[in-house]
Amino acid sequence: MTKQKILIARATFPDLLARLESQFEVESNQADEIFSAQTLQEKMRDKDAVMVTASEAISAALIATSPRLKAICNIAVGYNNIDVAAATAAGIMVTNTPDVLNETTADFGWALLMATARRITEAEHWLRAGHWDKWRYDAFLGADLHGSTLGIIGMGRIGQAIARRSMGFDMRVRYHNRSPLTPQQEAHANAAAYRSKEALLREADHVVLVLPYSAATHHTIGAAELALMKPSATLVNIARGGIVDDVALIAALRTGRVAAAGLDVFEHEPALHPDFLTLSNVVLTPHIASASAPTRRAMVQCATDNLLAALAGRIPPNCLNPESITNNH
Ligand code: 8YV
Repeated sequence: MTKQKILIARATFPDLLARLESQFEVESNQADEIFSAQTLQEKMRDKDAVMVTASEAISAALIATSPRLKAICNIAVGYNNIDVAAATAAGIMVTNTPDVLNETTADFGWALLMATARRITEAEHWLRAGHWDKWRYDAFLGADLHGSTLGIIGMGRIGQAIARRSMGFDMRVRYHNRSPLTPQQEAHANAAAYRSKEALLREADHVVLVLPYSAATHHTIGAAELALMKPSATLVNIARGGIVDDVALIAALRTGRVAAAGLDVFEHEPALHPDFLTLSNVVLTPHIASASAPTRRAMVQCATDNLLAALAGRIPPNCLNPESITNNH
């Protein structure tokens, strides 16, 4: 029997790749080249399934020229890189990797929040540059986390994990979400209280963004929203580029309209707006919130399980569009 053909679009853990190679005809990319849309189109043309990351845009046009495709397996919880509606119409299952990254990503949200509020990277750069010749009472004064009000926009599984961690810091939690949590969920999330976006921005000392990106959430934080925040506030984005208007944020950081920002994601990543690099009150990381060794392995494992199920004719554990089955070719 001829083996099914799959494309693993980016470099991955060799042992997990070997598992797939034992079962399928695999085209891999261990050199980790970034494929253009045209190259991706050529490579997907004869494939039964493809495993991608959030960096690969799987458009309706790519789907239309991949007649054998049965599954698109994302190695990410966010899936705004995939045209799910087009995949559904074409009878192609789309999967993501939820849950396995919740705690790791929540940990990182805290790391970024603390580094930003307490100016850790700014202070380290100064020290490394050889400026430290005496202690000063007012060197690198930051904002307190303990006892403050934490605002979380996007209160899904990761948002709730961030809220739970705030108990240890005696914080009040306010959240905004498409729909309010149940009273039990709110109780588990450090007695989080629902607020409108505007009320949350006015009230919070620290705002963390953990919402999915879509046309509806584009520029959730722009100039008008930044103007509502306390001048002493910290903004952290571990969600997606495009949720924050980077140009508006740069202006707010420059003028002191907000005190500081911690950013793991950017509008045109991996390209950064160059002005970010000129600001000392921003902590910049290269989209690594889920990057712990066990979690990245778990994400690839999860995507692999999804792919194996789809190509065995089953509905994968993390299928985002089970209704695609009825359109199956
Ligand atoms: C991914 C992420 O590692 O899961 C997500 O949505 O943003 C990250 O955890 C990254 O997007 C690569 O796919």
